[in-house]
Order: sequence, then C-alpha cells, then structure tokens
Amino acid sequence: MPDALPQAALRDRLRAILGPRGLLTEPADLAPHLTDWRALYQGAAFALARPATTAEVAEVVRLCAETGTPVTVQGGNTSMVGGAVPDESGRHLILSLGRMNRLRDLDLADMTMTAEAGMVLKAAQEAAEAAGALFPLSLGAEGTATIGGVLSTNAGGNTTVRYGNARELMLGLEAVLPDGSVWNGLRRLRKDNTGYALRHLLVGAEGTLGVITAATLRLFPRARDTALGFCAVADEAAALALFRRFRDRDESAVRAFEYMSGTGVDFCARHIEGIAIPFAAPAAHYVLVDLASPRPDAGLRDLAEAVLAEAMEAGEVLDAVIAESDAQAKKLWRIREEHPEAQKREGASVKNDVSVPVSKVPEMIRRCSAALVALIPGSRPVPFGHIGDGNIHMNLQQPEGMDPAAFLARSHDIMDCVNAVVRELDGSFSAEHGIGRLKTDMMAEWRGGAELAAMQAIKRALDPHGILNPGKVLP
Ligand code: 2HG
Ligand code: ZN
Repeated sequence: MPDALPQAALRDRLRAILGPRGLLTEPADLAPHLTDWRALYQGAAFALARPATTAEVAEVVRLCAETGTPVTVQGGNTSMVGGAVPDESGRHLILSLGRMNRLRDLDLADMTMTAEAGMVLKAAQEAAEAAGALFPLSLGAEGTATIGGVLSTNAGGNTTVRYGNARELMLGLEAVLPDGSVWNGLRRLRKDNTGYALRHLLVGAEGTLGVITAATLRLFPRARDTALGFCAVADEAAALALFRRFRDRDESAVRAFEYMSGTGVDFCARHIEGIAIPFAAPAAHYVLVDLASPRPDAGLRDLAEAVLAEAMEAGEVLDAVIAESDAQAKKLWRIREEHPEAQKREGASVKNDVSVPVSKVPEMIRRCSAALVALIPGSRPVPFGHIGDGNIHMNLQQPEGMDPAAFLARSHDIMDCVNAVVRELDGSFSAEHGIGRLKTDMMAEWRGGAELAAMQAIKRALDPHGILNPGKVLP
C-alpha cells in the first residue's frame, strides 16, 4: 500500500515539482474546477496541479501513486456527466492539462497533426485550417473542450456521420500511466498491428487508465464546396427518410445531419438573442443538413435543391431554406447549437444522451416522448441531435410552474423510463457523453457479466491503487 502523506507535505512536494505557477491552492482559484457545467456536483480538492510538460505530469502522477492520492484529471471541464470534477471528500488533487496546449507538429504529407492534451478543440481546428487542412471533430463545447478531454471521452458531436468519433480521428497517443511511467505512442501509422492497441484502451476511458498528454490526429482535405439546408419536416420518420435521400445520393457529402423538435427550436427562439425560426409558421420537427466536399465543382447547392424538391413532393419536407452565405449558414447552425443553453434558461431539465440503430430513431423518439409525458404529466420532451448517427439527446424539460428541485428529484425515474425503451430497441444508455459520475450505477445492468469483469480487471492491472479518476466509469 502507498504511504499517505499529510496534505501540507503533499502540497510542498507538488510545489517543488511544479513551481508556484503550476500549483494553485487558493479557494477562489479552485472554485471553477470543482463544479460541472450542469451544476450537478459540487466537489472539493486540496490543490490544482497545472503541469507544463509531460515530465511534470509524470512526476505528479508518480507522487500520487506513491502516496495513494486520488487524482481527478481535467481538460475543459465541459462534461455532461460529472466526468471531470472531484468528489466531495477533499482528498483529490485536480490535474488540469490546460497549460499543455502546444501544437507539436503538423504534416500535410502524412495529413496528421500532433497536439498537446490541453489544446482547445477550436484551436486545433484553427491550426489545421491555417495549414489548409481540416480537423473535422466539431461539437457545441469546442471553444472550451480540449483534445485530451475529447479523446478521453471519445467525443462524437456533429460530424460523426461523416468522419466518425474522436477514436477514428486518432492515430497515436502519448500518456502517463497510473504508476507515473510515460508511454510514447505518438506513431502516425495507418497500419500498426503490434499487440494490444493501448491507444484505443485510453480513448473513452475517461482518464481512469492513464493521463493523455498528447495525440497524433488525422487531417482531411478542407471543404471547397458547401451547402446548408434547414427544413421543417412532417415527423420523425420524414426526418430519417430525408437523411436516406441525401445519403443515397452522395454519402460522402453529408457532413452533418441533425434533428430538432419544435419545442427545442421554440426555446432557442425565446431565450437566445439573434435566433428566429426561418419560416412563416413554426413546425413540430426540423432537420439541419450540412453538405461539404473538397471538390470545388461538387454542385452541392444543386444537389440540396434537387433532394429537397423530391422530399417536398413526397410530403416529407414541409418547408426549407438553403443558406445564401456562410454567415447565414452559421446563423442556422446556432439554432441547433444553442439547444443546451436554451434548455438551461427554460428551467430544469434532465438529459438522456442515448443511441439506437439509425433505423429505430423515429420509434425511439415517439415511444420515449409518450412514456415521459405519462410519467410526469405536463413535462416537455426536447429530443434533438445527431439523427444521422442514431444519437439523440432525448431530454426532458420540467413542466411549466413545477418546482425545479422536485422535478430533478425524479431524474433517475426519467432516465430509467428512457433507458427501458432504448434497451428494447438495442440501443445504448450513453452515446457520446460517457459515464462520468452520473451513470456508474447503470454499468452493472447494461455492461455486467463478462464485459464489466474484463473492464475491472484492466483497471486493477493498470491502476492497482485506484488513483486515477476514482468514482468515474466503473461502479
Ligand atoms: C449537443 O449535441 C451536446 O449539443 C449536448 O451533446 C446535448 O445538452 C445536451 O443534451
Ligand atoms: Zn450531442
């Protein structure tokens, strides 16, 4: 067993490793790192370590392993499931990768870039763009979320339908393992079958198996032709039918395909400045289709017009606008991206980040919505999200006038209600936000038996003292 040290002595040792800029202990400095974006948790920590190099991360983790000190690893702290905040014990050290934000390398011949874990996703996109390439991972929190965070959670977002999740965009990793050893796996190989793929174990492990310090990422040719349509559609099935029309015509051009309910779009128009519904009459269901191609002559606007005309003829699309400029496209995207903020402003809500096979999305939305309203009369389902990859945020807004605390007290009933339907439809209870702290109690039921036993064995083997992100992912 490790030898525990009093916290004052630990702080001194950490300060010796990190210097005064690298270790914060004042309550005001710690405060923003102790709670999550949703304010579900209020944790405590005895210090915040901000290493500037991989060697410093290694020394900090080694010290924590020797002293049995629990470590909460934090990137941009945008987790929706309490994945980046410590528990309430006050025993945790928060390890923030924010200062490790350099671009180490970008290679247009290999179409790769190597970024440190603390680089903000938007900065990574911009670095690729400045070099004339594309790093396609895109999500609402991209202005804050970091490369280490999006890899640790295998983030999805808006472009999964075309480019896959974070895992598919990663070729190699550098990480500090739970004993403080440094693993340099920053290989940029397309083929590398040399034993267990450690890199894939760390992606999606939510910092429980190692601290990702840098990653080699795939780049793509940038878009030279784009078209964006925002459509009112007849129902959920029509939304899916429209997706299939675009996919059948040119799958490679569909960069994003997003669904929104009338309720969510109304919330955005009501609460977010600058957002208006682009149609004369509001609808009950909307779709955003974003097309992109590296070919300047791809004719995507013509494609969008032709497909939308066919879908109107078939009664699937009721009304549609195609953006006339990049500025208008951005404005239409905001209607989708501001859903989380609009839900926050409307009052209390419970999130259900679920996925089902794409073909079953309409049934899932209809059945969950009916079951939720039966469970809590007056509550308002707000399904939205990535219908093109089967991941819908099957969220529920509190009834108007209900006490928010009373509504949130029903969170687990609400999640169970959605999960029961999702399970029958062969789906998953967590599609892209991960398990964090919020969903550990669901793991035994959904992943129990051989699968969970294997995960626990891996955790024990790599982190025998359980110092990295204890209380996250595994029950
Ligand atoms: C999104 O797609 C995020 O905007 C957040 O995954 C979803 O707020 C949510 O439920
Ligand atoms: Zn999402």
